[in-house]
Amino acid sequence: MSLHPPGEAAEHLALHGRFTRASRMGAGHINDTFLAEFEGAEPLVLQRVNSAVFPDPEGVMANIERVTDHLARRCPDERRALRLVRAKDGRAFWRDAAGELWRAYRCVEGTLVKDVVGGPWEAYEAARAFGAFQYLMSDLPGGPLEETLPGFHDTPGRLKAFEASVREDRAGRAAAAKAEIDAVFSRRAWAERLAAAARAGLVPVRVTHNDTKINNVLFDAASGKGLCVIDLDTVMPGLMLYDFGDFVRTAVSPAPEDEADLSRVQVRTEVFEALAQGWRDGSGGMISEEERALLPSAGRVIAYELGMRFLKDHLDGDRYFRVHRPNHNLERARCQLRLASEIFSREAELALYC
Ligand code: GN1
Ligand code: MG
Repeated sequence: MSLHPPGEAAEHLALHGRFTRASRMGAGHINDTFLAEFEGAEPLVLQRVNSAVFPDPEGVMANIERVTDHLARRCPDERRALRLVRAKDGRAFWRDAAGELWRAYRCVEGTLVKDVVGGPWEAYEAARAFGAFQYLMSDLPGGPLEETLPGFHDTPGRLKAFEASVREDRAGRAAAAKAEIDAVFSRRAWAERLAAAARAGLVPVRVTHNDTKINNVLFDAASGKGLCVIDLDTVMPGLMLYDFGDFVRTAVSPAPEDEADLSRVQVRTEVFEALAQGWRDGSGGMISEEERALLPSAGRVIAYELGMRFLKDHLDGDRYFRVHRPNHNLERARCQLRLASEIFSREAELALYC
């Protein structure tokens, strides 16, 4: 690993110690994440924010500063709330010579992340952590956060963008992906399920995390308890149903989000029951009746939305999500569209646990 640029960023951001090395970590699809180590100081999680995805990275950092400051006030236990590092100049980021933005978080020691939920207990613990995050954000002072990625969970808007990519077919992949494209279009009514309630003002706009996947929770390695929520890049105003749905999407199936064997994509009702309970317990009774009625569908809508986002990126030539093999975005899309259908067929049953 070369010292530059992670090493240079580490030296600018760290208050103490002498930088020794940086190694890649994490499974994010967007930013570059490193573990930066120092002589005479604790390690830091160092990230270069992807400026193609986040056109206003300073707006992202302004949101994260507000959220982490509030968490620090509400959660004195350092292992339960992500702590942002402020550089020597007092700012929470550093820009390299190429203009790329770097930032660092304190490393929470003795923790682990999971890409797949092993069973109900893990689902409960992770859901409780996300629910608690939403509860803690419910009295965030200073007015609404900046909408740094406008329309992030605007599913009808995502569908329009998807249609444009199908028409353009810039990577020449549309013909071979006809079955998946048809699957998106034949379920287009699903795009309205949460959006209609939002437009009608039936469900409140809250502070949401917007990337509540299972691997954005840190578990305590010793006790297995859910400790804290990470990846605050997309904290924005939103519906709690987006967060609940995104968590269902990654927790309910025993398979990872890019599973190629679609027979492994399933809905585990006992996991759903546990996660619904965990969310309720963590968020302290702040779910309204209207939100509750939409909980069983939320996972379906977000899996559908992400399925079309992956498929769009496949059609665009893999420009947004980092891929690790040919057709990776196509496989991710197939998996998410299958999951959306599996959830859809079980929603009446899921409603019993909401
Ligand atoms: C992206 O980079 P990562 O893994 O934190 C994406 C999310 C998707 C997720 C799917 C800003 O998050 O919306 O749900 O991949 N983030 C952005 O794994 O688009
Ligand atoms: Mg993310």
